[in-house]
Amino acid sequence: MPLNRDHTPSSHVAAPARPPMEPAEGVRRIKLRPHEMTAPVTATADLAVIAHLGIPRIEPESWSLRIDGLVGRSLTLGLDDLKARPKTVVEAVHQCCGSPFEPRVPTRRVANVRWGGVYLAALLDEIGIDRRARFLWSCGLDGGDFAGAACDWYLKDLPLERLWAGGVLIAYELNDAPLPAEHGFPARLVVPGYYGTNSVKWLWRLHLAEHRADGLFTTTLYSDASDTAEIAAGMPAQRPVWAIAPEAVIVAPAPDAVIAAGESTEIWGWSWSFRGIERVEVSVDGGASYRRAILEPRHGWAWQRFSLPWRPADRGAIQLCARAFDVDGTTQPQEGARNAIHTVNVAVP
Ligand SMILES: Nc1nc2c(c(=O)[nH]1)N[C@H]1C(S)=C(S)[C@@H](COP(=O)(O)O)O[C@H]1N2
Ligand SMILES: [Mo]
Repeated sequence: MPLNRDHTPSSHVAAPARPPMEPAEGVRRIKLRPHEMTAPVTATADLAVIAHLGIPRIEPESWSLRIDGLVGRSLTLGLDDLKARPKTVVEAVHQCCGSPFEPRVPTRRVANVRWGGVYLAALLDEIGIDRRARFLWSCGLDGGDFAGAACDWYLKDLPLERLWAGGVLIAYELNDAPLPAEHGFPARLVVPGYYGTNSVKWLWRLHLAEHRADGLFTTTLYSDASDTAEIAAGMPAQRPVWAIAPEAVIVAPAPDAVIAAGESTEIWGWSWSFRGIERVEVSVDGGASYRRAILEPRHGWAWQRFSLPWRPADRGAIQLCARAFDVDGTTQPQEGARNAIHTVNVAVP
């Protein structure tokens, strides 16, 4: 297979002009709290909007996506070229991992949506992959200042082997409609099972490389530092924020709900992780004891509903907790982690 000589991302490729940014500063719009996440598929209007540098307003006619680096041959695609290829719809959990400056704070910014687009693995099959390629770099058209640091483009990377687990799309649709500007129009990367930060919006370049991309959003931020206990347990000192850790949110009852003693009710919510959830347990005594909940099987990359019928016997203030177990047995920490156990306080008067 002929090798593309253009291995360094900055060389030879003319960077596109920055589109107008409106706004030209970070946007963080959080819509739903857990008890409002009642819909199995989150409406687009209810989806959080996270844009670190602002929102580029892109003219579709002048937009193109370039795929280069350690590939057989580089490829440049317009929006019509993408749409001319077979379209796949992937329903997937979409979760923001929270502020990159507060990696241990749970924020529960999560949704479940339908993405439509082209399988990136199929495109790479078409153009060929150099066997030295180990990482996929992806670049958004947004740039500017973030926390006092100048940033040319929003740049992320991920291990190429993630592609072989399936589902990775160049998406141009969200919930069966064109991507809205704030969610990445005209096209974004979607990496199901990875935290949202990896799903680069306003994509203009994909680059295959031998090594990771150094940068603000790759090796500086979104890189979890292990504490001494984690290092003693064999974890690396730094862990990129890629695969989603097991998590569950309680949708109902809502915080401060009043439930009559002896009344039948249902405790329910959503659970998810990169590998999928095997078991969810619910506590009605603040975590002192847990019972196994009913759990829907996983379908593709979507979140899984859990439920437990409950008829409160004792009166008083009650703390509900839910914890998810990954198929590999991993569960959620009590506190001090982005996926710390979710609790809801209710009253049984
Ligand atoms: N180009 C670009 N892509 C981006 C971001 C960004 O700031 N710029 N933010 C990321 C983060 S942190 C998250 S959580 C998701 C949010 O996607 P959404 O706004 O469509 O919900 O987009 C990711 N992709
Ligand atoms: Mo995020």
